[in-house]
Amino acid sequence: MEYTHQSIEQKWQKFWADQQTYKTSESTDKPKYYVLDMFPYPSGAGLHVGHPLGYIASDIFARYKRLKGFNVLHPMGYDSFGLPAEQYAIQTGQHPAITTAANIKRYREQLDNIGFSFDWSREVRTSEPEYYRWTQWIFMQLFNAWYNTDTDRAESIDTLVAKFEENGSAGIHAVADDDTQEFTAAAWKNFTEAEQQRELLKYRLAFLRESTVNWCPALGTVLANDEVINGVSERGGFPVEQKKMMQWSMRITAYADRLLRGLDTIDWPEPLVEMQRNWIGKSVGASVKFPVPQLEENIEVFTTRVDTIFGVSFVVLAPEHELVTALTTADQKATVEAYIEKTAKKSELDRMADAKTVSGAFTGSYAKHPITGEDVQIWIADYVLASYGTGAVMAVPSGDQRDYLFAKHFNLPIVPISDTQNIEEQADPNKDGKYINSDFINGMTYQEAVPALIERLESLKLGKAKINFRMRDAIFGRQRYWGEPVPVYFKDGLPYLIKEEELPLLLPEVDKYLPTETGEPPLGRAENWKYQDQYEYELSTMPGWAGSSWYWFRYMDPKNEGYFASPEAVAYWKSVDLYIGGSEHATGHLLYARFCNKFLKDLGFHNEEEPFKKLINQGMIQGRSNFVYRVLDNEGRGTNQFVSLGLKDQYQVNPLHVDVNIVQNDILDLEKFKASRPDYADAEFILENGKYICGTEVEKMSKSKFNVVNPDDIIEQYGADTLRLYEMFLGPLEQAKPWNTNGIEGVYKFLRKVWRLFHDAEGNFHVSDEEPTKAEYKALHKIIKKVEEDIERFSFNTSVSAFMICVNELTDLKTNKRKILQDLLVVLQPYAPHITEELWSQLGNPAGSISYATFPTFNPEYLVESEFAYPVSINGKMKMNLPLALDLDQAAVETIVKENPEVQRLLDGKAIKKMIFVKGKIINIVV
Ligand code: ANZ
Repeated sequence: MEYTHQSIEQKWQKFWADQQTYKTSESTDKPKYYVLDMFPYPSGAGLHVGHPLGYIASDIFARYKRLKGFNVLHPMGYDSFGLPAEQYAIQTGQHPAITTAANIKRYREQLDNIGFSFDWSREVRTSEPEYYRWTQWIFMQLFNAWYNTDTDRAESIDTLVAKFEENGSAGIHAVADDDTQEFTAAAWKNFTEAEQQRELLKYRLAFLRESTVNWCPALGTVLANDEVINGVSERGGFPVEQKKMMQWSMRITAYADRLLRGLDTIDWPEPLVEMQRNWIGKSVGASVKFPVPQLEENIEVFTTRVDTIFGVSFVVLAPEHELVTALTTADQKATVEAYIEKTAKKSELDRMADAKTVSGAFTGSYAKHPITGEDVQIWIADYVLASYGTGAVMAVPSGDQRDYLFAKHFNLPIVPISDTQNIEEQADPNKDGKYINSDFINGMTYQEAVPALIERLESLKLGKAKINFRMRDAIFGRQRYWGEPVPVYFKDGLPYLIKEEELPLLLPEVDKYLPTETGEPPLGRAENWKYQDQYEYELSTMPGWAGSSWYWFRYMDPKNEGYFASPEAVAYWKSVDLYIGGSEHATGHLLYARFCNKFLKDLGFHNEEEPFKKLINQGMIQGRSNFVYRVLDNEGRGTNQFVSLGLKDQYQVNPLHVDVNIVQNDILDLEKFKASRPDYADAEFILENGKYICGTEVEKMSKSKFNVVNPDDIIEQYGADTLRLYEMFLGPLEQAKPWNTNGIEGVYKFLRKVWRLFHDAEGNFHVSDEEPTKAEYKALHKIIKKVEEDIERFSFNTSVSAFMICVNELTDLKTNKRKILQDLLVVLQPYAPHITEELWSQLGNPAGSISYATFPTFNPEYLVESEFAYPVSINGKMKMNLPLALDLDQAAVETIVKENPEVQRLLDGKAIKKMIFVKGKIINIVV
């Protein structure tokens, strides 16, 4: 029988599905291991060969762990709420649920073709009510919680209410809005219900707040910062504006420090950890107040360099700062207003990016320096961001680059802060310049000056130490249809949760997936959609990341109706041991998921501070485009002639993308090319050596570049096992690499060689029970060792080449010994599950059992060399090689050497005076 991948692969895929081979349960005494893939958004285009790269790697690992005796959880599902399905619904009127279901069906077929060992009984879909009821439930827990900085965790809002009832707001240390009130217990009790609710909203972890948002008119929704790239939407590239709106937000900032600390405890790629660190952006500094006596106000600034305070020559407010109007004098009014109008057009990102152009306006007012009491001018400028720190800075031109440029431009004083000559090094705490201009800190080091100044400012009640985070609270609302409804209704303008037993709050039907005529989100179109027939529901839906922020828990216990996952399941599976996915989720999904995990831990639902112990980013598979060269006529118009790559420089040509699927090894299939488009039907070719060679280029894999390769086509031709091996063979998992089908034949050939080890020349299955030779054991144990080491360090590409070497060795040795081949199958199974399953069952093992076989134990003895070819020298001159067993002692060796005819010939009758013997190294005869 020949190796026929189609029938073998279909047979075993059906078997695994029918037998539920990969169904996982918790009732086992094996240790657990949780391997998770970032679940896909099922788009209409289906999978291309780049998508499964990470899934293949994680599947190899999951299969390997099973062979190593672990109870492996390896699930898959769909992140199925989101914009593309909704955009499509708007264009076609098709309900997004229908297109989503169709896309999922196609994804599932494609995934099944690759032979993954997913436990499909645990599949989740974030857009299904059984799933999103728990997303809504988690939202309710967040609404009902506050962050107590004394206990450093989230607590039920009831504990806050109890404190208010007992002591009022005194002694509360919470992460909350800036405008919380101070009140006594008695005052709290006298608040109306609405007043109490309004106050509590300032503490809740899911809360409503007016915020400046990235509003994308073309998409009709608000976007998160990480969905806006260079001022346009990541999806679609539409312009994005800044707009103030009442928005649901998540108080993720409460977790900033824990999110930061947790990074030291997990095994993630360093660049990713660095991105999260920067995103969280912890700054240790001080907040300092500059009094404005005429307004009886203070301008509060945040600075990381309080030691530069004697170099302050002005203060700068963000144009949006609330004091700007009051501070602006009559003669500066026109200038200030014109400036504000100008900057309102710029987004925060533009403002940060534009560090070179200096702009600003003087308010006409002065503030007092907190320590010297001197007057300092108050300016506004857009390099100060309203949303960071306090939205105001103390400007130190001799210390800060932007302040320096600003002072130069507007001719403001530049006051030196140290005796360092080089202005660039003035404010560098590591340089040995001495502070000047102040009797207070002159002579101190930076380390001494900072605490001294903070103490002084505290005693003046004009400053304190402060830690600032760059991270903002996360906006948690979309004015879109295809997302989770927020389980909230409004009474007297205030939000209230629906009851837990009313979950899920189903997504209502609407006539169109567009905003209402009055600009309400699409849910505003739902008819008779009111809570208790009278109260308005929240009309925005949850953002794309809501469902993916906790999904790994649902896989642990996907059908549970009483819990998002039962305490037993969570106690067993704990957290994800290995997570594989793309680096594009570095600051979105991976931060929100960590946040959600910490929150659920605080509420006592599980005990793991971090959800993903180890994380690997698979590199992107790029497309490898092919080109044909259309010959142009004298006027530069395209002709119907196409010239091969090597001859194209002799003509004036226009390169055109050609579908990579009609090109093999860069040689164009001429007939398929002619058939591919009507205008190519009469194409003529200028060939080289009878062939049309295409040009190539590495680009993003995309339809428009005709370089998309569908895994289904590869599988049809070569099989899933070849695809799996080949994807790994392309290079290190974490590296970006182009897809190039040119080498796939070699991998296919390798599998045919594996097949042939088990079959005789006539193609009959033929395996012997004889004891293997040392050389055969050696080949086997080399591969056992190599694959085990490679998989443990996620180096999958190197295993593939080692397999090839091993099978070549065994072929040369004409191996067909059961003892060797059986173990070889187990080692190869994670990479090539179908062919190994087939041969395993042909060996007489029970069907399906190779997945749960035992990974063979490496025995180093087989790799120990038992013989050594000794270089034999006579009087120091190397004369010959003599292979001898390594366990011989000196006496035995001397006897053998003396009797060796070749040695006797070389000695030519001379007597041996001495023989020097170093085991495993040399034999030296002295005559
Ligand atoms: C005086 C000073 C002197 C500063 C000096 C720096 C160097 P990070 O590390 O990013 O937290 N700053 C504060 N709030 C700002 C805002 N809303 N927009 C723009 N800049 C702001 O940086 C904090 C520093 O950035 C602060 O320390 C402040 O300038 C500025 F030699 O204060 B510094």
